[in-house]
Amino acid sequence: MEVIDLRSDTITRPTEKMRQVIAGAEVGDDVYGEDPSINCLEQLAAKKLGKEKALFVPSGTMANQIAAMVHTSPGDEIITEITSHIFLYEAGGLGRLGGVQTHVLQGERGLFSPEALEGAIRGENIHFPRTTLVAFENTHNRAGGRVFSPEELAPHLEICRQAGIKTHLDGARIFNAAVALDITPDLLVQDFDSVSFCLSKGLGAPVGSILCGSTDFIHEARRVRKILGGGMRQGGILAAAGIMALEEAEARLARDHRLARILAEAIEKMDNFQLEFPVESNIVVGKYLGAQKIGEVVARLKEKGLLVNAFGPSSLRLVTHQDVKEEEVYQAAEIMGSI
Ligand code: TLP
Repeated sequence: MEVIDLRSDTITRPTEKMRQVIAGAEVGDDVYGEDPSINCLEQLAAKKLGKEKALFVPSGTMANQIAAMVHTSPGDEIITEITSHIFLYEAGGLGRLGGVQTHVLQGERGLFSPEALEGAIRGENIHFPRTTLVAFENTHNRAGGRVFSPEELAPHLEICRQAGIKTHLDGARIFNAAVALDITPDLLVQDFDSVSFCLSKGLGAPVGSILCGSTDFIHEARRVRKILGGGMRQGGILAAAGIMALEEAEARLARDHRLARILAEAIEKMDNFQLEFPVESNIVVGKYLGAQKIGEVVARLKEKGLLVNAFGPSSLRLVTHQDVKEEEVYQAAEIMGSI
């Protein structure tokens, strides 16, 4: 049985062409700054995002954690939305690695109000931790791939700027956001002090993420990457895939979004599921309306050849990506409707 895997866009495998690029990659020791492929990827990434410098790291999680560690000191406080990846899915790294405490704000579909942010920033008082960083996410995974325009985030960023607080954007899927808005990604990140994005999701590379920011920020980030053991020596074989992903894959993301909309339209017609969020990028969240437990639903879909992830007690997440064919999206909808 052919399995349709919509668990995540992280599951994509390198194409034949990408494997050839990997095989032919020029490499050197990146801890000495001598890997030509990594250097080239970092320059390309910084240019695309309009930042001074970039750093190649093994994962999106490491990129976010490094950013937090560079922008803060132990004992500080980070503000983020309650369903953000950095708070929910990074295994407590903010507390464990950075020694910071996290102040989570309840958001409306992934974003808290500017007023809530203003109210959460600590004043100068010997009893309080210092608020030194606010972390945002675009597209927002738990909010169903929600896309934030520059205008939506502008008031928040202005508050941080006035308060002298650094801002980090978890832009794991920032290229999805840019494609959805039909703008270049630099416009989405220009007012953030740092931004991370993943090569290994919709862009289709097997491994790797990028952290971007000012020259000083990346200088420090390189040091923290070393602390975390993320200096990858001849990582150029991975960076070469990343370069190809950045140069070619962006143009393909609109297709992933179109397939997600096909799936969403099918879900809207089902009796046993409904859409939990409007679909804005490549993530679809379906709310299950039947009587079974969500774990059983996931297991039954798997028996029928469809892999999805449970997303809370009664929802499923389905993510479109380069390895899913258009007809498989229709099949996936049929399987969902049939259980
Ligand atoms: N997200 C994964 C899971 O961890 C949930 C997925 O399948 O979507 N930021 C965001 C917004 C993410 O969605 C992810 C991965 C990361 C950071 C972390 O990236 P990696 O997996 O490279 O550490």
